Amino acid sequence: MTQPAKWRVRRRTAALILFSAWGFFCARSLAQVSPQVAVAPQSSGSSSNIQIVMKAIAFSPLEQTAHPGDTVEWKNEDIVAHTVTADDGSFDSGLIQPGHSWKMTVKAAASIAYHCTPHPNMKAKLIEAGATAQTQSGAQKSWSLPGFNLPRTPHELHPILVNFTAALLPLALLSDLLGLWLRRPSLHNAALWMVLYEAIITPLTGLAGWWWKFQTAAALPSNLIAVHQWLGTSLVVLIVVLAVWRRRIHKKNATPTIPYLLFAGVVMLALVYQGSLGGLMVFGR
Ligand SMILES: [Cu+2]
Repeated sequence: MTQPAKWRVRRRTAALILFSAWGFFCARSLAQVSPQVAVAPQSSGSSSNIQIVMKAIAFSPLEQTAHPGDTVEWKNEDIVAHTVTADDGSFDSGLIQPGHSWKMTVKAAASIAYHCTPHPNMKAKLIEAGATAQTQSGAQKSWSLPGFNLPRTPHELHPILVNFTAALLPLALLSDLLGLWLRRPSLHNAALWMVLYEAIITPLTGLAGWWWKFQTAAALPSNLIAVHQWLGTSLVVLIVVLAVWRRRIHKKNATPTIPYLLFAGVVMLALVYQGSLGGLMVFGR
């Protein structure tokens, strides 16, 4: 083997060792993560009143000990409506609007998992008093890598598509501005393509948004969703107009005009506001 060839092999081996070490380190630190499970103090004696709060799209505590005969009250301190629905269908609160609460007397002497219907990731558990210790130690070992399922529901599809909508427009604008500054046609070409992709993907983002709205209509704060749905639909139209405009400029072999750049800037600001409304509805304040 020649000297340079030997060095190439050594460099690759060193890179492989570093990469393996890094992989091992990641796997080990992931394995050490234990779930954040809050178990409320166990009550003793006769029946008692227990309160569970719904805030920022989560139940708190995630695990609550209860005896048969205890009254559990779920308080919605969020800005969106939630439900308290047993996984096995044994109870369902229906929509609990923000500021309202729902009470239930625990009947069965068994642990029961429940969730919120409009927010399937909102999950928690009522633990039958005697089962506490077992469940707690079980939870420590149950950490595993999150699985991957193809997105099929609107609440999975809309946020994924939003990423493209949100990223392409600011990058197209930036690319055009840099193109003007550096006098580079390649940056203008990149901007044209990004605006075209934006115009193709944004109607899909809007459709997924409407689909989501029709699925969870009553659970959304009416003032926020009213602005979000119509601003979103207007943005779809504005972005298509922007793409047609950008293509015309390109066909004339010209650089983007000030009115075009101002229009793109305004659409981008509207998009930022639109994103903040969406975030408010999903994550709360
Ligand atoms: Cu919910």
